[in-house]
Amino acid sequence: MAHLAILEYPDPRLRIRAKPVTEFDAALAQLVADMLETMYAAPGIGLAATQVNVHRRLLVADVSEERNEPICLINPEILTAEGTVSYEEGCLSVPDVFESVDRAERIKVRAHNERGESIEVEAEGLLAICIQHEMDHLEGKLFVDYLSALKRDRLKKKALKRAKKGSGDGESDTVSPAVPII
Ligand code: GNR
Ligand code: NI
Repeated sequence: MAHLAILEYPDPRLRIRAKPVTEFDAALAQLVADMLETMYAAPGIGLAATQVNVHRRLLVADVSEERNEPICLINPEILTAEGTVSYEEGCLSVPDVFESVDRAERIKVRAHNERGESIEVEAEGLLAICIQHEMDHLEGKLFVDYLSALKRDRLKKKALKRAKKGSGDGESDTVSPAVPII
C-alpha cells in the first residue's frame, strides 16, 4: 500500500477529464487500495483518481463515523437526481477553503465495483454530496468553480502564494501511482 501525493489547486492537471476504466486488473485493485489509504490518512471523506494524477474514472468514499465503510465507484453515472441541498464543502485539493455549494439531495448512481461487476447505489445526505463532488473531479471540475469569479480569483492568488512558499512538490512520504496516468 502507498500513500499518494494529492494535486493542489490551481494545478492544471486537476482540469483533465478522466477516461473510463477498461481493465479490472490487479493494478486497478492496487490503485483503489492506495486511494483508500490516502483518503483515510488525509483525512478526507472521498477521493477521486484525478486528485492523485490518475486520469481514469474512479472514486473512493467513506462517510461513516467509524471510517469502516469504504465505497469504490468505477465509471460512475448518475441515473436520477432529486431535490437540492446546500452544504459547506471542502476539498483536499483546495486546502483550508470551505464554501457553500448546492447539490442534488438524492441520487441514484450506476457504476462498477473493482471486480468489474455492475452496481447501483442510492445515496442521500453527505454521501450524495460527496459522490457528486468526486464525479465533478473526474470532469476536471472543482467546487470553487461554483463560487463567484471574485471569490475564486482571491482563492487562486492565495493558493499560488502558498505553492511558492512551500517546496511546491507536495508532502514528503508520498509516491506517485504505479499506473499510466492518462
Ligand atoms: O474530505 C472531504 N470533505 C468534503 C466535505 C464536504 C463536501 C465534499 C467533501 S469531499 C472532501 C475530500 C475531497 O476533496 N474529495 O475530492
Ligand atoms: Ni475534492
